[in-house]
Amino acid sequence: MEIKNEYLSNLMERVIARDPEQAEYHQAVSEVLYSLTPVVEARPELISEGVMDCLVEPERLVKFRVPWEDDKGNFHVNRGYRVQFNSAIGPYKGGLRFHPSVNESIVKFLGFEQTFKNSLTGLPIGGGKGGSDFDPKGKSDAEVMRFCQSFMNELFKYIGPDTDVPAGDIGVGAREIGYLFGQYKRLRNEFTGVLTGKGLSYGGSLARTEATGYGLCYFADNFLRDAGKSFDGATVLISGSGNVALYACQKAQSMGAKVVAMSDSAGYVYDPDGINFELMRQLKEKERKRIKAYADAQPAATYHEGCRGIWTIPCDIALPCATQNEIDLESAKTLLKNGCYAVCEGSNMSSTADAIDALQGAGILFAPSKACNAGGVAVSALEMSQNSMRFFWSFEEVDNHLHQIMNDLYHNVVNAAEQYGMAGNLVAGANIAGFLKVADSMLAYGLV
Ligand code: NDP
Ligand code: 2IT
Repeated sequence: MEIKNEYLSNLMERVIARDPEQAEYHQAVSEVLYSLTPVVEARPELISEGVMDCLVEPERLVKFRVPWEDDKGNFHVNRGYRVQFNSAIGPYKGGLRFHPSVNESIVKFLGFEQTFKNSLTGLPIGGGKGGSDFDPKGKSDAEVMRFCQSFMNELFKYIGPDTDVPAGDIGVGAREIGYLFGQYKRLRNEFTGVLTGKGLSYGGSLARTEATGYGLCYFADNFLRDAGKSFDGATVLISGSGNVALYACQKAQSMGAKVVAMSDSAGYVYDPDGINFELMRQLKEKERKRIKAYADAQPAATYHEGCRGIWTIPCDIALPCATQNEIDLESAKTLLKNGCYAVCEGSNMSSTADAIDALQGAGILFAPSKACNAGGVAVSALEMSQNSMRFFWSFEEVDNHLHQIMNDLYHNVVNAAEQYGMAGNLVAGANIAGFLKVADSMLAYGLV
């Protein structure tokens, strides 16, 4: 999509010239600048007072060495990152990703997106993200522990419960958060809510594990119902089989959907009877097996090599919940050809720009990740509240808050799109609604 406003178009060129190799970051910024064009044209002070230039440059990016020893006594050195993107409306907040693909472009795109997403939750949290190119797959618990401790030996200098509060993302779940929190506590001699996604015995929130997947379905439910559709009786594809995918599956099924396929990075399983959620959770969350094990255990299910093949299965609703750019133009066209009428993104930036163009162009329901998957970080913020109060809420209380937050978020996004003359375009609505609170706060502070 071409950015028509001259200033924003030049700004985009400067972003690219500054870090030419950061393709994912350019993709995220370009979409936002395109969406914000009508806002900036209505409010020229956003340009003249420097808000737009500051928005696309992180406040701080820390990059560090993470040395660790494997079980055989060999040394390895990975790279760690924390991008503290924007603290205009609260302490930096966002996950840590451990995956071999992590680099500066990935953490910057995620931190940039997080700034808008966190604003959309309505809660006081700024945007941050981090991680490492470490691959937890195939490592022993002891190796993961030593890596996490070494990672925290450097990260602890930059974070704190009122400064920057990391959480999980791809490759970082309850086990990793435990090791990271334990090391922070040792180093600082403090027991604080410095991380979210903690275990329930040491300050975690009920319903945080489920929050992203449940929130995605609460959002999608609003969107579908407004279009006269529903999960009830719908055939659904969910890519991935990690934290977000699993609980999206559970909630979609509880709303009457038939989830017929899930995947991992190697392939996908198709189960015409509908995914057996408890079996899938046991295999993936508890036993850390590959998804192929599901087809081995479930007679009706079949396993297929190659994760992108999942989008060739006919469906009504697609919920990508694995990683960025997992729906490309070809997959989008296949989904459309097979009659899919809704795509709601659980993973961050699930779709390429040309895939979004194709899906929106065909007039089907499309909802972007920064709106759909905000439930995870919203409950993280509720975990911070509970930690500050030194109190905790029941599962139902947290889940009710989450549901209300996602309902409000949906309506804010829809209204923002309408207000700026792009009714039904939730990409624009999410970017605009997320931006306004951040921008007004930046203006209030004045530039330094
Ligand atoms: P997990 O690590 O729990 O699961 C990730 C899943 O995605 C796995 O099934 C994994 O397969 C698959 N996957 C990862 N990378 C790739 C790849 N390059 N190609 C194909 N499949 C891949 O992560 P989460 O469920 O936490 O995160 C999934 C997505 O949701 C990410 O985009 C994340 O940023 C986003 N998200 C997460 C939130 C959270 O609270 N956890 C909140 C909001 C968004 P394999 O095991 O083979 O690698
Ligand atoms: O992308 C995301 O929103 C997350 N990985 C969750 C961040 C958080 O702080 O809970």
